[in-house]
Amino acid sequence: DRIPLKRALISVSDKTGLLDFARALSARGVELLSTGGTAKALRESGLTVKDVAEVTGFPEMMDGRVKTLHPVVHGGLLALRDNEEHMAAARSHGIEMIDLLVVNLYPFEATVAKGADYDDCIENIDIGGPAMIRAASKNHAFVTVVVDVQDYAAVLAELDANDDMTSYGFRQRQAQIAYARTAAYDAAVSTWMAAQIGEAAPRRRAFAGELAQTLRYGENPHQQAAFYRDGSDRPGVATARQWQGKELSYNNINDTDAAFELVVEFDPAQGPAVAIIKHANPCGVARGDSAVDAYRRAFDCDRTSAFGGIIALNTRLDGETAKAITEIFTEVVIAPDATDKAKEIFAAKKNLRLLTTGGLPDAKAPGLSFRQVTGGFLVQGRDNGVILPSDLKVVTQRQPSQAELQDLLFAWTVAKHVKSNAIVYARDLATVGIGAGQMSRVDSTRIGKRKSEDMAEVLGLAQALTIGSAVASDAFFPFADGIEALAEAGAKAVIQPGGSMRDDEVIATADRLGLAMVFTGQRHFRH
Ligand code: 93A
Repeated sequence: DRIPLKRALISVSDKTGLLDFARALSARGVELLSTGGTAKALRESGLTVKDVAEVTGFPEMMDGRVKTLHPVVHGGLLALRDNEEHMAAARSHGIEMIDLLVVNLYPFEATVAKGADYDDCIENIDIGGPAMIRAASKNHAFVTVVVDVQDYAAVLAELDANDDMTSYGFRQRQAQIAYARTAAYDAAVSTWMAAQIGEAAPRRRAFAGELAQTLRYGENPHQQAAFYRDGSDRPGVATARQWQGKELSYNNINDTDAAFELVVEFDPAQGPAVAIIKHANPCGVARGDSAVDAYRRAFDCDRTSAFGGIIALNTRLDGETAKAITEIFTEVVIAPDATDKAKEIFAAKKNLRLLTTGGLPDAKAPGLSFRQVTGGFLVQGRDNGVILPSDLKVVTQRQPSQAELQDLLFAWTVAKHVKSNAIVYARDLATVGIGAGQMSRVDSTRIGKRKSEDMAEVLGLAQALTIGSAVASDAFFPFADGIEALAEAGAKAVIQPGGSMRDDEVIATADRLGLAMVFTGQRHFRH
């Protein structure tokens, strides 16, 4: 099953490592065949190479759209060498065998990533390359295929170990890699086209991902893990620059994403905002007069949980905020930007990772979110729902004050990023108690209250900050008991979707207890 390499077709857009590889092949007596740009590069370095155009008898035409799409090429890749008829057909049509195919494709993904226009992206959809890759891969019984510059060394090592031949197992593995590449390539094209059409969740969907990094482990040390990028240019953890600190872990990446996606809900034009995340839930979120003010107010929601947390800012990290952050242990800080002073302060904290994204993504942008279930995937549009003051319906006798209204909308925005059942107490644009991830809404209500009481003790306050607070509930109250629990915590205003069978009872209870309540008509479950 070992096959010698007599003739290679090389057609590559990414010319990295090309010359060394081609030279090594040539030194082993492999005849080289190439397309325009590749042939030119090889020839300029003194190698002997034949043009594909010479072999096909056709010039490269139509802006290069047609260069290798010819029976002389595809016959040479697809012919079964042990089939009499195939070989007779090849002979009678002057088709010579191609034993090695080296192709990397037009850089479609990179063209999209740099923001090229529609026509430019279309022109960068490679047709001839994938056709050859798929042909060579199908015929891996005889043909070796290489689609990644990273694999050049492996090919040479294989030749060294096999008297200048490749083994069946090697060719089979290379074919598998090659089909993964053409599948991902088409998925990238389809994903891009879906975005052009504007469909958030098209009926047929291909998924493309590129390995960004293998991770030390997953959620737990006994789980293997890796991080894939999907080619999106949305500023965030996948595209951020890391300035210092060790590699991010699986949980770090997940939490950093949760932190940043939450904080970018707050328009920096309306002032700095800071979110502190633990286990994908916020343990403090605040707006402030300055970044450091926002940080301190977020920190004061739950100082205990903030230890070892992940912090996101919607604004540039400055020296003063950096200094405040270093007062306790923090895992990761992510911000659109950081001053030199901030970087200098963090440099003294070796374990603290600093990530800058270069910008803020649009919280309202469409997109997809996935979840795996046994045997399949669930796909949905990202939760980009945003409530404006004009969407709110006051359902109680008491109207919320202007300040309460601001706090309600603030709490509502935070609640969207808290695992259900989510209850968020807020005062003066800072969270003061968060109840997350409970199976009963009443429990979340009580937990938020208790956390606030604990903090009041730490801060030496006379009473919990939930007293006089505004509260958001990510989904409706199914019973009036939730409202009673909120009143017990001292809340004065409530925001919730409404829509329960017992809304009347819930509203009557709010009225009886003197609470103002508004309905959003929109729910923010997050599981
Ligand atoms: O435009 S194409 O889809 N038509 C073709 O027939 C074709 N054959 C090879 N693109 C084609 N290629 C691609 O050209 C290869 O996949 C490779 O990425 C690129 C190499 O071109 P050059 O050698 O001129 O730099």
